[in-house]
Amino acid sequence: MTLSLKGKTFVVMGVANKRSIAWGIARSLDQAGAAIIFTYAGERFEKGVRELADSLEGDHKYVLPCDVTNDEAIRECFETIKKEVGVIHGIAHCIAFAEKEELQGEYLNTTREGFLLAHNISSYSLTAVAKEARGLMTEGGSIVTLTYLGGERILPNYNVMGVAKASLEASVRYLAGDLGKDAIRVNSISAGPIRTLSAKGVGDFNTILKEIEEKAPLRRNTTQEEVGDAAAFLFSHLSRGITGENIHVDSGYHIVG
Ligand code: NDP
Ligand code: KAL
Repeated sequence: MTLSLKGKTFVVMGVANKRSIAWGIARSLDQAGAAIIFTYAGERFEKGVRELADSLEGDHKYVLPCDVTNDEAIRECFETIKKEVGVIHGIAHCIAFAEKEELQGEYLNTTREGFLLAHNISSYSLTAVAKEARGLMTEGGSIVTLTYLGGERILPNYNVMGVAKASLEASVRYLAGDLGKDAIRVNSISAGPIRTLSAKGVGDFNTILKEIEEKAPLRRNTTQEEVGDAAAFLFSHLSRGITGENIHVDSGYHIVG
C-alpha cells in the first residue's frame, strides 16, 4: 500500500481481539504511518488490546477505556486525548451490540429493552462520540463507522441489529450534514460477513459465507484487510470529496439478488 497518513492521529474504537474488523483498520493505518489511539469497553480486553497495539510497527502509546453507553466515560476519554495528544484527524467507530435472544426468530418479538440497548450501543454511540470529538478535529477530519447489508434489507436473524444499522446509516448522513462546515467527513463501510467474536455463535455463519462465495461478483468473502484499506482511503486526502456515503466492501454481494 502506498497511501501515507504520516503525521495524522486516529482513534480506533472496538478492537476486542485480532479478528476484530477494528484491528484490520488499525493495521492499515499503522502501515500508512498514522498514530493510533485505541479505545476498549470491556476491561477484560484491555491487556489484549495493549499487546496488539505493541505488536504494530509504529509506537502507539494510548489504550483508553471508553464504554459508549456512558456519556461521562466518552467525555473523559476525549478529554484525556485532548490533553495528551491535542489534535486528531479521525475516528474508526467499530462498535455494535444486541442481546443474543434478539438475534434469532422473528423481529416482531424484539423487546423494548432489547431495541433500546441495540440502538444505544450500535447507533447513538456514533453521535455521542462525534459530539465529543468534534472539537479535537481542528485540522478537519474523517469519521468512519461499520454497517452491514441487514440495515438495508431484511436478512434472517439480524433483526433488531438491522434496524439499528439503518438508524446508524441515517445518522451518518445527518452528522455529515452538521460537520461538513468543519471539514469533517462522515461515512460508513458496509462490510461483508467476517468471522469475528461478534459473529461467534451464529449457527448458519458457514452457510452465509458459502452463499457469498457462490453469488458475489468477486466470488470470495471479505477480509479484514479489505475493510482496513477502504477505511484508510476514507481517512486520507484521496477521499476528500466523499461524505455521507456508505461504501460496500463486500465483494459486490449487495448488487446481487
Ligand atoms: P468484534 O466483536 O471484534 O467487535 C465488536 C466491538 O464492539 C468490541 O470491541 C466491543 O468492545 C465493542 N462494544 C460492544 N459494546 C460496547 C460498549 N458499550 N462500548 C464500547 N464498545 C463496545 O466484532 P466486529 O469486528 O465484527 O464488529 C465491529 C463492527 O463491524 C460492528 O459495528 C459490526 O456490526 C460491524 N460489522 C461486522 C460484520 C461481520 O461480519 N463481522 C459485518 C458488517 C459489519 P468490548 O469487547 O471491549 O466490549
Ligand atoms: C445476519 C447475520 C447473522 C448474525 C445475526 C446477528 C449478528 C449481530 C451482530 C451483533 C454485533 C452481535 C452481538 O451483539 C453478539 C453479542 O450478543 C454476544 N457477543 C459478545 O458479547 C462478544 C463477547 C462481544 C465482543 O461482542 C460485542 N458485539 O460486543 C450477520 C452476520 C452475517 C454478519 C455480522 C456478524 C454482522 C455484524 O453486524 O456484526
